[in-house]
Amino acid sequence: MRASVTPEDDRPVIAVANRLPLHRGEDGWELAPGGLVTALRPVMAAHPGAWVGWDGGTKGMPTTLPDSRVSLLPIALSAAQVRDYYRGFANATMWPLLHNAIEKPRFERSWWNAYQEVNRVFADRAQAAADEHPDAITWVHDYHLMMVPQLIRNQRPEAPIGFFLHVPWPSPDIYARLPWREQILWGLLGADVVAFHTDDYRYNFLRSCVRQLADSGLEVRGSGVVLPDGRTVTTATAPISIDAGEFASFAAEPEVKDGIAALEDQFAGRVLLLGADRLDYTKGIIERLLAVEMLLERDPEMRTSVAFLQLAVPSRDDVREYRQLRGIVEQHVGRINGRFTQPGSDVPVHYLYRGLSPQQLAAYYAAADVLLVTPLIDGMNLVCKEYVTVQQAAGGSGALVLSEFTGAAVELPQAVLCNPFDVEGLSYRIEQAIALKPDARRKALAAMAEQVRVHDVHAWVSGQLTLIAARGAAAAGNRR
Ligand code: ADQ
Repeated sequence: MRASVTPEDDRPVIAVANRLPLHRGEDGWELAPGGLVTALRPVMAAHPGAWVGWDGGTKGMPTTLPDSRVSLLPIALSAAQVRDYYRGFANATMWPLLHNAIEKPRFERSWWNAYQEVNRVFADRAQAAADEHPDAITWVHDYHLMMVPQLIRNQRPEAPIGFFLHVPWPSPDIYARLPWREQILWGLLGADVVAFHTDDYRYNFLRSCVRQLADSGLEVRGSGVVLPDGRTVTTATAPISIDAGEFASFAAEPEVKDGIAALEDQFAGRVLLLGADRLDYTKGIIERLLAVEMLLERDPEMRTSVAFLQLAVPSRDDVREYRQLRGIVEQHVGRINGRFTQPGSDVPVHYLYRGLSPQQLAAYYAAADVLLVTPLIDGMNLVCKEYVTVQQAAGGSGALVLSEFTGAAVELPQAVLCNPFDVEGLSYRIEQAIALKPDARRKALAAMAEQVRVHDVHAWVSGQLTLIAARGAAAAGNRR
């Protein structure tokens, strides 16, 4: 792992995120999968400090993160808090609301009360960590903890605080449906920097501030929000990325090479289409399956010349909407295979419902001819960045079908962009990607891999920490 080269190099960082980054795997404690942990690994490797997060109910977690100077500060949640704060307010109110309400957000007073209570616990623990590291930058993450910046600010007026939102910010009209819309905005505005993946999300946030809080005397000036007490909160656009060097290096590992060879053998003579997602209703998995079904319906030859492999990481299966989604996906897979499997031939749709190691994933990425990334809405989407990086490193010529409703589409316009709400249109886009000439595929792949290589997660981390430190120092200077 490459060290970060920020001028803030050795400054302590207190990361505050819903989950601690370890979970118990087959071989003991391992780094947990998922976008946020992947993104924060470089911070943890390069900086001393602490990580505040829920322990997920596990016992005996190490007190420091292996190979780092980061203490792990576990928060224990009661069963009622898990139900109301985590499954309820975070995952059944804020997640769907911030994802354009594509599933209807549920509003419950008791969930909101639990959210505030748990945010207070996180803020208190972060402050205890700041007592140990008085010059630390506090970096709060995501929609679970939107009240935390202001709670810390109340206690530590001069602390540099950053907040990063890993999901979209919807239009002000959708955000306005939230009964606690003002409180959440004030919670976020406790930070010195509030950052988003795209300009669109950032503008939506600024417009929500004006719409909900203008009566307070708050003003938006350029990218800043000037609060009634004169303090300025900076908003920033900072598209998150991956550790491109590390993903590229997987392609040369013997275990990965063996995995690629096995997959190439298994799918020999077929064009391999791949999907890889957390099993989430935002990811457009059903639309993708329906589009593949249309393709097979239209072109009988494809029933034996194409295979679609969907990898799904189990996710939030204690939330009703997620359990339902799993059932629907499995029904579609069964129906499509029932309709189109040819006697004596392999099934057209393969479905794996399990978590994989990054190396196993890399083998799938390298072996796939086309990656289908078709979310209905997605803050960024790291899977497509991982795919182009591994393909390029493995000398492949894979094509990427990418939903225009992802943050990644802003950075990767060379992909075959698609609108997953139009299922028939999506099926034509997949066809188009399959038919792309090798030269065109290679050219697009090289441009996308270069974008990810230059704008990797190390650059993201150092940019964010430098900005938070600078804005924090400026705000503290203004108060003196
Ligand atoms: P997620 O919704 O989790 O992240 P994404 O960015 O695609 O979505 O990250 C998923 C991660 O899971 C990837 O790093 C991928 O390697 C991994 N993964 C996929 N399939 C897997 C499998 N079968 N087993 C194990 N791991 C697997 C949220 C937001 C995104 C945003 C990130 C980071 O919803 O929009 O990009 O945070 O900010």
